[in-house]
Amino acid sequence: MPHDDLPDADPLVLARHDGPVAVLELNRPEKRNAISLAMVRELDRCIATLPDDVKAVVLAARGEHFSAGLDLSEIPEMSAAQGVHHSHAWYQVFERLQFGRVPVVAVLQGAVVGGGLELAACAHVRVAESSAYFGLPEGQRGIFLGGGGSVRVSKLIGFSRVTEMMLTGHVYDADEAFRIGLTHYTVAPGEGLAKALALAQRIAGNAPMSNFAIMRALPLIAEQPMSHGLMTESLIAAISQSEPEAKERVEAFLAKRAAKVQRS
Ligand code: 1HE
Repeated sequence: MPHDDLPDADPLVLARHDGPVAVLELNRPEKRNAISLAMVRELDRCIATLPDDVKAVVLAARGEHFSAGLDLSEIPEMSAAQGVHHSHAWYQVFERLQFGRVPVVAVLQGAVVGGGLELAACAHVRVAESSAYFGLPEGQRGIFLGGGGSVRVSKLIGFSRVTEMMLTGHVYDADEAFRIGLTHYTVAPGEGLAKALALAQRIAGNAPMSNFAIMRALPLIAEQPMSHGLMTESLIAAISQSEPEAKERVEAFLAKRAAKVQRS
């Protein structure tokens, strides 16, 4: 019987709640956090049931690897139609992650490959430990991206790099991934979670309307022609700055009660 069907199996996603930051951890290290449909559904449930006071999420994974991607043991049993539905189940949860209520900071270590990279690409901030490596081995397995990576990973690093990764099996290490814009921070082994929690706390302290605009309007604007993008920007800017919280925050700065911008 597959691991996921065991009635007393460990949860495939561990969820905990630390003030305004929730931590969701993939919890299948013995299978290198290979993403089964059951894990996708569990992740969906965790995101859909985040308490209202959660303002940011850290997405991490137990063990030495973030994720080995799609659970390949599910492939042989799938018909073409089931494959399409399978992809759409992933799309639903990944959509919820990227365009949900709260920003997501991912902690990446070891293998971040295939569907694991597709999942990481949904996060708003990516922190990589120096052990992280990034690949798209679909070509070698005779399959294709099916968790939105053709779109999301291509938007991050360009479709030319995605093409080359998939054709040749090119694996980027953590430093290279940082250089090409796949990640935002590289930290020493074991330091990813602390860094992600610190970033998530900062994010949780932003005005909610600003976070909403960053998560929802920026990707929309990126896909609009310039004239539409500028109009969308002006509207969301006007709405954000009209919020009472925005006025209070600006007044606090002018009254020298708010923190100045500081070097990291
Ligand atoms: C798995 C999977 C998996 C490991 N599905 N079971 N992804 C891949 O092609 C990556 C495949 N995995 C690997 O290359 C390696 O496992 C790793 C480099 C990630 C890690 O190596 P290692 O030596 O630490 O672990 P291992 O011994 O290879 O794996 C441990 C166990 O996890 C083993 O099972 P066991 O029963 O023999 O202990 C592996 O079979 C199992 N395992 N990875 C199922 N992916 C929406 S479309 C997305 C398309 C894709 O994601 S394609 C990329 C698939």
